[in-house]
Amino acid sequence: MNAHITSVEAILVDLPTIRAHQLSMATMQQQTMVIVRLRSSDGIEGIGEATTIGGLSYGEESPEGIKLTIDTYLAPALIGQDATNVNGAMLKLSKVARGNRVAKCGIETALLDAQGKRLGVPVSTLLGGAVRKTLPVLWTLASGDTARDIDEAEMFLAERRHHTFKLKIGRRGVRDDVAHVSKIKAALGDRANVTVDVNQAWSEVEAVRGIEALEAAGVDLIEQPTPREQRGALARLAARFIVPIMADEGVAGPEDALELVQGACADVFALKIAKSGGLYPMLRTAAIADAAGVSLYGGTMLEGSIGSIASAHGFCALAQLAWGTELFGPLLLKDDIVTARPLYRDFDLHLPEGPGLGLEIDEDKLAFYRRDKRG
Ligand code: MUC
Ligand code: MG
Repeated sequence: MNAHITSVEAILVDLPTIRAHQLSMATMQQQTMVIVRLRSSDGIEGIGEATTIGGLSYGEESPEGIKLTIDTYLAPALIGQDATNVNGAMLKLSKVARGNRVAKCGIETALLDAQGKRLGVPVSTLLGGAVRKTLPVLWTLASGDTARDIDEAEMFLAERRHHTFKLKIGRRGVRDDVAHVSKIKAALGDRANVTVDVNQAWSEVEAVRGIEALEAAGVDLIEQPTPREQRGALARLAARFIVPIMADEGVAGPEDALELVQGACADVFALKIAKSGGLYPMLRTAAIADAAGVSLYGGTMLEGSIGSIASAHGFCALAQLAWGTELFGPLLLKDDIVTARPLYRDFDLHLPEGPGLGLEIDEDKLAFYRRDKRG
């Protein structure tokens, strides 16, 4: 099969959220995503998404920087390359640009989408096959208001949309956070699982105090309590507490995973295609966890439908996914830029069945929400 890459476009898209989403490092009123459109000489177009959270406050790449990286460095290196050889194209990019994993993830997704369409198979088939077609999806309670969070959880339990809720903490003091989480857990009882994500906000001393109280309150999982570089602190917390400790920011790709398993730093890894640099590096990260007996969780960078469904194809191909996923990004957004929004039903996200990602861009919506076309 012969086809070469003819163009790569990176489009900044701003979509409003259904409510403010408060994390320890940022409050989101909208999500900005970089949509990648990769065209080939056989007329096939692949789509991808490169998305981060809160500008530069979450990671080292910003949406504007990702677009610049793709336009200036990655796209020119890809033009003329074999569109059917994802490994070859990504190897070329690894020589042109160090790091820049989120940008590379958007490109790799577009290459896989195009190749799936070309061969008439879903992306999960290109990855070796889906061992599941549905994924459990939790919801993040992050309105910043305890009563509103409880109402939200009750609504989604009743709708059978989510039975696990993640609480974003670390913005306030430990005592206030513990009170907030304990109230929500007490209101929901055994009807729901409750996890917390501290997004690196605690010192080790604060973490010891906080986790002890959260464990007693019945919290099921503690995500990235301490700064990502402080692997020793994470290891000591994992050894000290029964409640599982999950690494998120601390485990970007396989190199971090190797260090973390060698130091017995975490019980669970949050996998994300964006921080790993794409679906294949995410799978390589998972392989290290599998070898070490570390449990897996399907994470999100709060991507829209394209990035979330790309993640879903990868997570469906994993041998184990003990902690389910948080692929709720599309549900946090007021609107979408794909023609058919992902299907969430009975606590699960359902993997689309069409070739490639199984998604199509809604051109009118894209035209409306793209930043360069708005006043
Ligand atoms: C993160 O750090 O996990 C995932 C869900 C959510 O609400 O925020 C993200 C980021
Ligand atoms: Mg996290």
